[in-house]
This record gives sequence, C-alpha cells and structure tokens, in this order.
Amino acid sequence: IGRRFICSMATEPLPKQVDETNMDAPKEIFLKDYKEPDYFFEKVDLNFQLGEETTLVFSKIFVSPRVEGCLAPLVLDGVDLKLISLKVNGKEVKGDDFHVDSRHLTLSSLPSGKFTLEIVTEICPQKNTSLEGLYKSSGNFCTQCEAEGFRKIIFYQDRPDIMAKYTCRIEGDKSLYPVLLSNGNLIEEGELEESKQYAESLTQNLDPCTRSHAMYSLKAAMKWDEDVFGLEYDLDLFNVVAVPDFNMGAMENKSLNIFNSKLVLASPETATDADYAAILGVIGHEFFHNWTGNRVTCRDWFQLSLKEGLTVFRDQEFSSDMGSRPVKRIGDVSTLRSYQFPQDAGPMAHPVRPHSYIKMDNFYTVTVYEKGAEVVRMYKTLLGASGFRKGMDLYFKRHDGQAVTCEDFFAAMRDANGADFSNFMLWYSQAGTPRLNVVSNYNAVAKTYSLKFSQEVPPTPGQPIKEPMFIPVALGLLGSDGKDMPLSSVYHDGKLESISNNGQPAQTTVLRVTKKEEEFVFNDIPERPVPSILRGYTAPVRLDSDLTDADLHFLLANDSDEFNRWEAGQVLARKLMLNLVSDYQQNKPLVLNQQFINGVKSILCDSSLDKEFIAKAITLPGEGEIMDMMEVADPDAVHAVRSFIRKQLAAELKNELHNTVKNNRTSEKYEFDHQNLLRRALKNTALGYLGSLEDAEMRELALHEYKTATNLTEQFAALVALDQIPGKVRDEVLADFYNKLQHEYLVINKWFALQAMSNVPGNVENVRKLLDHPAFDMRNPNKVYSLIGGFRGSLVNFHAKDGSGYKFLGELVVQLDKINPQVASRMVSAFSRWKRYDEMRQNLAKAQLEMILAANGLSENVFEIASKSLA
Ligand code: 0A1
Ligand code: ZN
Repeated sequence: IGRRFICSMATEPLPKQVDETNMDAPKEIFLKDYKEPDYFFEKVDLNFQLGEETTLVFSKIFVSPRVEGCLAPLVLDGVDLKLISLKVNGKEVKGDDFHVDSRHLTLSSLPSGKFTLEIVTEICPQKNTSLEGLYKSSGNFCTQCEAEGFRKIIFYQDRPDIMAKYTCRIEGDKSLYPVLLSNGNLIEEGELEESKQYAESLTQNLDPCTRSHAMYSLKAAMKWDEDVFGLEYDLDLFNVVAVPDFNMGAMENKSLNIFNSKLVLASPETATDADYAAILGVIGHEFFHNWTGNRVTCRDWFQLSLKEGLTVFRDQEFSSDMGSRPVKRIGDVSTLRSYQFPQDAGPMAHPVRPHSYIKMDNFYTVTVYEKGAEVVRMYKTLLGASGFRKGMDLYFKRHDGQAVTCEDFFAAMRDANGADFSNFMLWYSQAGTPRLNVVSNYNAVAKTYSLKFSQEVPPTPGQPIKEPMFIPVALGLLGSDGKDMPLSSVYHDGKLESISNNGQPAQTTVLRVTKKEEEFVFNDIPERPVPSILRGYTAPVRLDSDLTDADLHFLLANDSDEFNRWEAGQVLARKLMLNLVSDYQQNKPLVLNQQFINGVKSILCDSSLDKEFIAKAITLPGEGEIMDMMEVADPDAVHAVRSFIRKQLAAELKNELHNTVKNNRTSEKYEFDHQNLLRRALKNTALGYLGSLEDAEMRELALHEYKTATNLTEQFAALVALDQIPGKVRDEVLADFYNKLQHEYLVINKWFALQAMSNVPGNVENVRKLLDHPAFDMRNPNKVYSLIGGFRGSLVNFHAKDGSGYKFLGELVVQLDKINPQVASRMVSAFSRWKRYDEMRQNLAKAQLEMILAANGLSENVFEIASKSLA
C-alpha cells in the first residue's frame, strides 16, 4: 500500500508523558523468577504509517487474562516511545489508570474478562542508531525485534511466551518505499491514492549475480531440511532481505529473513570462498529456524540455546553435507577453542542456559550458540542418526506451535528412544570447559587394554563447585599396522558390555563417561594399541592424555578418523609452541625441531590427502589458543614464536610451498565448487607461508598472484601475503586495492580489517587515521567490527606495553556506546580477560574498564560486560 500518509490524528497527545524518575539502576533478571504472564495476547493488529519525521504505529491487542477476574496490573514494556493514545475497549484510559516511565506503561483498573487495548505510539526511526526496533538503513526502514527490540516499536509484553497471531499493515510513500514487506502471507496490497512518481533508482533490485549464491543456498537448505528431517516450508512466500546496517549476522523473521548484507551478497570479485561458505551456512541457519525457533520457540530468553544451539547444529550438518565433513568439523572445533573456551574460562563464563542477565543481547554468545550446538551433537552421538531423528520428530509432534524449554527438548530425545541420559542436563546448567584426563595401560599377559578417565570442571563465576558431567567419548584403537582394531567387548562398572555394530565388532565405540573417575577395560587386544580418543570431537572438553609424541605422529599418519589425524598434529604443534614460548621467555635461542618440519613436509607433499585438509593440517594453532593454555598469557612471546615457526617452515619448505602455489593455479572462471575451493585453500595457505619470508623473490611471487587473480579469494590472499612484507610495494598494493574496489563497501571492510590487524609496532596511529577515512562510518557495525574489531586481533598493538592499544579501545567504546550499545558491548568484551596478562597490562586494562564504567549515561549493555569483567 503506497501513498504519502498525512497524519491527522483525531486524538490529542495525552498530557501525561514519561516519568523520568524511574531511570533505575541496571537490574539483573533471573531464570528462577520466571512466571507465566497474567495476561495473554490472542491477536495483535498492527498498522505502520511510515514518515520522514515521525512514524506512527497503531496497535490493537486482544487481551485475555490467564485467570478470569485477574486484578493484577498489565505491565507493558516500552522504550523511547511517545504515547499518543491509549484505549481499553474503545474508551480513552483516564490518567489515574495508567502510568508511563522510561521502561514501562502500566495499566490498572482493567476489565475482569477479555478486552481490547488500542495504543498509538510515535517513533523516530531515522534517529535510531541502536539498530534495534524500527530503524533506517541506507534509506530503507527495517526492524529488529529479537531479543528486546519490539518494545522500541510499541508498548507490549515483550517476551517470547506471548504467542499472539498478528496482522500487519504498512503504509508508506511509494516513491520512497516501493517495496513493503512484512511477515507471513500477503493478504492484500494496493494504492490508497494517486501515487507519486515511481522512483526506479530507489528500488532494491540487486545485480542478479550477487544474489545467485544466496538463492542457490536457500534452495539447497530447503531440500536438505526435507530430506534429512522431513521438515517442509509452510508458507507461500519467503523473502530474503539484505541490510547494510545490522548488528548481527541475520534474523529469522518468519518468511522475511533479514541479513547483514555481507551474508547475502556475493560475486567472485567481491566475496571470498570463506564468504561464500558463510553465506551457505547462514542462509541455511535462518531458514532452519523456521522450524527450530519459529514453529517451536523459546518460553523465555534463558532458553535461547534451545533454538540457537539446535539451529547452529543443523546448519553445521547442512554445510558438512554440502562440502567436506571432516574439514567443516575441524573449522567448527577451532572456532570453539579460539573463542568459546576463553569465554568459558573468563569472567563472562555462563552456562549454555544462563541463570541470569542484565541485557539479553549480551548472551548471544559462542557459549549459547557454539557450545549449545555441541550439546545437541552429543545427543546425536549417543543416539545415532536414526535415534536423533526420532527425538526430533517427537519434539515437533509434541511442541509445534508452542514456546518451550530445554527440558522439553531433552525429554523428547529421551522418550523417543527410551534412553538413559543420567546427568546430561548438567551441560545446560554448569559453565566451564571440563578437563578430561586419560591414562592408558596395556596388559600383555591378559591381553587387556585399560583407559582410566578422570574429569574436573573448573570453577566459574557463581559456580565454585561442580558435579561430574556426562561425556560421550568416541574411541578407536589402532594396531601397529595403522588399522583400527576390531572392538568386541569392554569391561566397565563391574559389567562386561558387548560392543558391536550390527553383530560385527566395532571400529569406533562411544564410551559414556559419567563419573569423576572411571575405568574402561578392553578385552582381546593382541598388542599395545595407540588409542584414538574423542574421535570427531564428540564432547566440548579439554582432553589430556598420556599419548607420547611417537603416538601422536602415528595417529597423524594413520588414524582413520580424519578429525583426529588433524588433532594429533595440533597437539604436537601446541606442545612445541608452548615449549618455544618458554624458551623465548628465558631468552634462549629459538630452534625448530627437524621432526616437526618433516611432519609438515610429509603432509604438504601427500597427494592422497584432500587439499583443504592439508591446508588445515599445516596451519598452526591460533595465537589465542596458545595464550589460553598459559598460566600468564604473554602476547609478545606467543606472537614471536608463532611468527618464528611460520618463517622457519617457509624457509625450510620454500620449494615445496612454491610448487604448491604454482601447481594450484588456474585461469578458469571462478566457481564455488569443491575441487576449486580445495585448490584455492591450499594455494593461499602456501602463499601465506611464503609471504612470511619477507624476501624479494616471494614479494614478486605474491605480486604476480595479486595481479593475475581472477577472483577475490586469490587476490585478497595475495594482498595478505604482501601485507606481511613492509615497504613501498606493500603500500602501493594496498592503495591499488582501495582504488580499484572502493565502491564495493564489503570489500573495503576487509581492507580496513587487514590494516587494523597488522602487527607492525605502532600501528595504532594508522588505525586512528583510518577512523577518519571517508569510507569509515562509526554508525555501521560491519565497519566497526572490521577496523576496531580487527585491531583487537593484533597481539602486538592491542596489547602494546605502553597501553596505547587499550587506551584506543577504551575511548572508542565510550564513543560507540552513545551510538550503538550492542556494538559497543561487543567491543568492550576484549578487556574481559585482563586478569590473564602480566601485572603491568592488568593495570592498564583495568584502568580502561574503570574509565568506561565512570562514563556518563553508560548503557546497560556495556555496564554488564565491564562490571562483570572487573568483579
Ligand atoms: N536470531 C538471530 C540472531 C540475532 C539476534 C539479535 C539480533 O539483533 C540484535 C539480530 C539477530 C540468529 O541466530 O540468526
Ligand atoms: Zn540463530
């Protein structure tokens, strides 16, 4: 419906407006306090009248008290709203019967039965820089209601267990807003009066090429959900909208999925393979939410992982089926280790289902999402694919159309399979990454092999003492021929349990570790095996074992489980890096052992291996992962050691790496297909190593790759390689890249990030300058995440000993908070782990947190992270 709406309100604005006295202190909300609402909303009719100065929102709510004769007041949430009119059963509400403060509209003296509530509110979307509620992005109106944004649009009981049916009408000037989209099926559209001239240039039609990958991904996701879970899409319409200004990745609004542009738009010249893969996963993720999130939703926000953990699991599985399963698993586990483990070990540690929050936005975390997905994966490991499917079927049968809890999901999995899950629910309530230790023993006389497990869950804020967890451990035993030994029985808990796969001895079995200490003894084991423990990474734990370096090399060469092959290499690399870090700290010369170099060489040159697997296997563990394993994190030492190893490997394997680059070139047109993806992954990893050599020959090579690249994946990888070699060429290429691609804002964000992450000492000044670059805009979250977020990734400059990096971030957090609290609070979280560093850095970071907390008008978002970090 398109026309310019001229507001001629019949109702005068109400005399009573916001009572500012109730600007109360941040309030913590607890899961244990959950109560059913006193009033249900059966139906809500919305009418938006979009305007340039102000927007009016008319809501008509059909209210029904939970208990007939309810006398309780009806408390509606509302933030930054101007109340224009308020009626109950068609009659203006008198001044004594309602009260408005900065967060609520409270109604008293309500009718005893059902009634209608009609409220008109006025909002200013064009001034809304928080990007929640109704706001403008690139001239278009858009909404973001999860978690608590709807209260910035109308007065409402803004909580997920209000299961109303909605109708929504939108009126706007057709010349400015030619496309109007809402949720659900379209009932009616039309023109209200002679429309203004149609403005072609303002339509959001994108170059078909940039959206074709998203369309491909959507179709693939729809088919996958039908094939794997029997879940069909249920409406006639499905819209995908790209928005340049968006706090998060995307949003699953029913039939109207909204995406951060960077997770929809892709062409070979503007997106890398990693972007293409992310789009596939996120398009899938939002689509899968139609069942896990929309048709079955959360009772309250504490249950967020019910939909997010499950949907991340579903998108991970989808991406695995569309590409390489082991490589996807390696990537997901690396993310968990690099981001979730540190969170679980810091002041913001919280269970997959948090017990309390001040701002729910702060709990859209790697713990709720990624660890939550690991929890869902454990159900599947324990039940097998068909048992898991039975559980999912029962979950939908029981709860379609409901708002439920994590217990409901657990019960569906258990009941559909008659399963005994003992204390599995602890995964939802206990924070902290469990440490699992394994000690092995072979008895050559009895031909038995024993594995003794012990576990410890570290204390976390508010949870000093923990119970042992239920840890599923997939396990195989390798014989000296490198093959899996057949496993027929295991002695455990005083019982002999048979292990079989349809009557055949198994090659991998899943042990159920549930106690603090527990032993499993395998029978009929002819020789001392090498155990492959936690195959496929079946539980989100830190594993320690008594495997020797020789065992690890053996697994790296032979394990039939590709994940554990990679893992063996990583364990070796982590040990090596930690040893070198200690050498560095004692001013000893750094020496890289030959066995490690040979190991990397044999993987690099093994043509039987998947190329993407090789790329992953020759990549060293991240700096964050190593710091996370240290008593006192030492950014200088970790950075120096990782750079040293990379350089040494590059020098020792220069020919092999150079050949890898040459042999994996192609002049074919870019395709996001498996073969080409693998080739580019390996080529780019090899080029990155060579760039670390900082020599003229390698600079020429990288420059050649940069100039001849036919796609961004290879062009940007060459730029990254060149970026490591300071000098004129580097500066010229960075300028050339900007000049050629300056109109592609998503690409320019990568250019910002690359410069921000630089470890060239003193780079903070360059980053400060980039804040004034014409392409930078503090109001756009993607730009902030690239430049300021990128800077946080520089070990040398963010953690600079003179405190310049911390000061830079501290100042920016205060500035950003005034614009967009959600983004500011994501940035401030870089300070959360300040206690992990040396005393000098601790003092510098602490001073910034204190400065931030003292800032005027601080948001609840930043307050929560900063104050919990200091506690
Ligand atoms: N439910 C979305 C994530 C999301 C959460 C909050 C947002 O606005 C502040 C936006 C998106 C998802 O998991 O896809
Ligand atoms: Zn989600």
